[in-house]
Amino acid sequence: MTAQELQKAVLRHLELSLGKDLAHATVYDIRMSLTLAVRDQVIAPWFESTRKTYAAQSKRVYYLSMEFLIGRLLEDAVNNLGLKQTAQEALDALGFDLTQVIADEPDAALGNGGLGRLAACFLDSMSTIGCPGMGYGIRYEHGLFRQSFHDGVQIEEPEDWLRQPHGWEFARPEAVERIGFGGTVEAHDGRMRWSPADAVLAKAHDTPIIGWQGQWANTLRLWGAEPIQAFDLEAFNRGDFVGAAEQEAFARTISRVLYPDDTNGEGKELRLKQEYFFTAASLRDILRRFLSEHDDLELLPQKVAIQLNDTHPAIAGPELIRILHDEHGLEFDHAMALARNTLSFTNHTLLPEALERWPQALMARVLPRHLQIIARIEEAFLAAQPESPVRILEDGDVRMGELSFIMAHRVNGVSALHTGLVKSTVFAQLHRTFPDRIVNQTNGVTPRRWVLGANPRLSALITDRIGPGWVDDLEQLGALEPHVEDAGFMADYAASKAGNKADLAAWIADTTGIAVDPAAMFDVQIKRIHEYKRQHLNILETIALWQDMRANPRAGWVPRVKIFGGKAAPGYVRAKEIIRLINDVARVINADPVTGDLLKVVYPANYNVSMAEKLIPASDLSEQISTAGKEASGTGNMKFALNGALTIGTLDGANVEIREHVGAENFFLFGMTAEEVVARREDPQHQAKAIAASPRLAGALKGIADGTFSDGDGARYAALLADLRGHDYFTICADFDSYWNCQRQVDAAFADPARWMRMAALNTARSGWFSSDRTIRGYMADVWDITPLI
Ligand code: GL9
Repeated sequence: MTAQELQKAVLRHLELSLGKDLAHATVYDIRMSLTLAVRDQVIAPWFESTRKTYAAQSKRVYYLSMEFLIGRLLEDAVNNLGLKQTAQEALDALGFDLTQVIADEPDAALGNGGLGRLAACFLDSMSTIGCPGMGYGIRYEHGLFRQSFHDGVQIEEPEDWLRQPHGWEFARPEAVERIGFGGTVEAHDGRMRWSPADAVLAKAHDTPIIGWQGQWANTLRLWGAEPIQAFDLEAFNRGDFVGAAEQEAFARTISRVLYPDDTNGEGKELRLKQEYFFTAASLRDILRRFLSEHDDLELLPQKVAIQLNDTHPAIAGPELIRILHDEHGLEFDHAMALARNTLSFTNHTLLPEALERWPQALMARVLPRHLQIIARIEEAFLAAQPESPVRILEDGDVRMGELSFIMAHRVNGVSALHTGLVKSTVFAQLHRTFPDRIVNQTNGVTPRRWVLGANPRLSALITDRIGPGWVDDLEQLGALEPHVEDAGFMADYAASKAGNKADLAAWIADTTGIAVDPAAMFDVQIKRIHEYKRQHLNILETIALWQDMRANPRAGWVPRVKIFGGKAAPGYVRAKEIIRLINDVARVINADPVTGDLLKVVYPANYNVSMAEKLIPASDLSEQISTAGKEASGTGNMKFALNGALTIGTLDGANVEIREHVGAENFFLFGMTAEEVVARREDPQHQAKAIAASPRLAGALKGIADGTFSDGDGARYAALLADLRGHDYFTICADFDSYWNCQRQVDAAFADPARWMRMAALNTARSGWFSSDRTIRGYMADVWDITPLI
């Protein structure tokens, strides 16, 4: 497609789809017209992929996920279709700037963090590899809340991405499924029949996901809930206007809003309904497609692979058995075996509070038949494993982790360390019973979005030296390694980082009003705010550093900009205290003329995918400092390494594998190992001893306690301090000195720019393994048993 052709297509959509004349077109109008013109280019490969899948009678993969943290789609699409340059020229001729048009698209924030972003990277990789399949999820009207700070305190406001039409999707009013809740179960001619009391319609909305170079496209199908009957005319005529719309209100509530909790299984009835709603709609859709191609249910595991992204869709096990047994009349055990051979399950966290449990009484009320089926699944399990202490039904709860494990033929963890811990802790008993079931699939990230899209400077440099093949074969980055000895390459590499940093400094000035020195080290921690991720360890080190700098301002300090980004779950009080503390500390330090440009702290509000795309390419240092054993994998850590930020991190999650790949000498390691953390907690005085042994830590804590950062209000952080001094489960204190010392090694390395840049370039060259293409190939081989169609 030429720029002229694209321009014509944009103008046609502007007129015919938007009803606007160019003379009055806004950025929004142009963005929508370009979106529609680009979407037109996706249709042919999309249809072609579907035709090939049918022609090959191929197995398909269905990725069921409560969350898809997509972000913006326009830039991804033009990049994957090779239309970036063309689009730029087309818009230039119309008097619009592509960058500005791209930035006009709202982020689709249908996820909380890593788990949802992983699902989005997987969709991109499946389309790039040619793995036939679909993503299934919920079309939330409101994604993750918008964050702002009022006097440093997090305020949440509803997010509204659908206020403007979503240009990428196709509504499918004809693809609806009726989803029931509640009601009764009765035996009928030897079969159980569930008669739900309430029902809603699940309506499909399809977004095509185009792979690299437009060779393949899959579908993301999101379900929106709608009432069966828009409104009750009889009630309306009686004058009962509220009652007339009741049905509608109940239905729409189901897909209204994404639960903002992060690794915290909140046992709310609406959440259970959301889980069943999208899982049941997806299974019906899957079975209808399967039965249109095959007439033998025996073939199901050969033709269908269903991946459960965490336990959120775990009701798929009982629901599939219900369909096969109650509706199709298969023997229960037979139905269970077919379901198990079709399903597999990914565990994403070991935090006990994140393992979903539903009260049996609630399940009996909302999904009465499913509770009966779950009891039979447990019965069958115990009949085969009479010695096993494992129960699905325990303490009045349904344990969704155990249910998912027992109903899956493969269970995977998301990094080598995490998978080992899955085997030795949460699912230790089940692992003994089924020693071949658990496999590891270390997470990955898509290089199309996280290098090519986010970092055009670095991408151009890489392509210039090793050719363009790295974009869908990321291990080719290894070919950069010899260039590290080339002064010309290293100068260009440093210049690309400097350019990104200058851009970010301008953006920071724009959005926060804080002037930062682009030559300073950009030290970045961006992720959900959580005690285990230890943003408070970072801020304590910041305070200690500031105190040292003030005591001796001319000691040759390495200037730093500490950058934070992230949201706290609205109900997570301690995380919100940490946010306020960071903002309080930032206000005081940024105003200090003694430290000036030596130290700045910035915390732009409303961190999201698009902000990550700005921050990561401009980072020097990547903070991956979780308490060892707590971060299942991390995926931000991979994005930073690829973009040439050095990691300061613990031996946690995928940090372990990143360090192995980039080399220990190119990674700043500190802190206790997972085993050492567990052992240290045995000593109830571990935090007191650490504070007594570290005057710096004691000084930083005292600075908070005496109100230095809170206008003299010593009580503001009393609870946080009491926790650190009294209990400190996340071993902030015990790891503090190790972290401080490691940060000073970071300073020394940064003070030698040639050495630093060499380490950074080696991180880029050696991180090719962390592509989600590699991860998806692993799932295809070890879990889904499917081969690509391109
Ligand atoms: C998470 C883990 O905590 C991360 O370590 C992991 O990288 C991702 C993807 O596997 O999954 N599990 C989880 O519940 N979240 C993760 O990020 N939380 C959110 O998505 C908010």
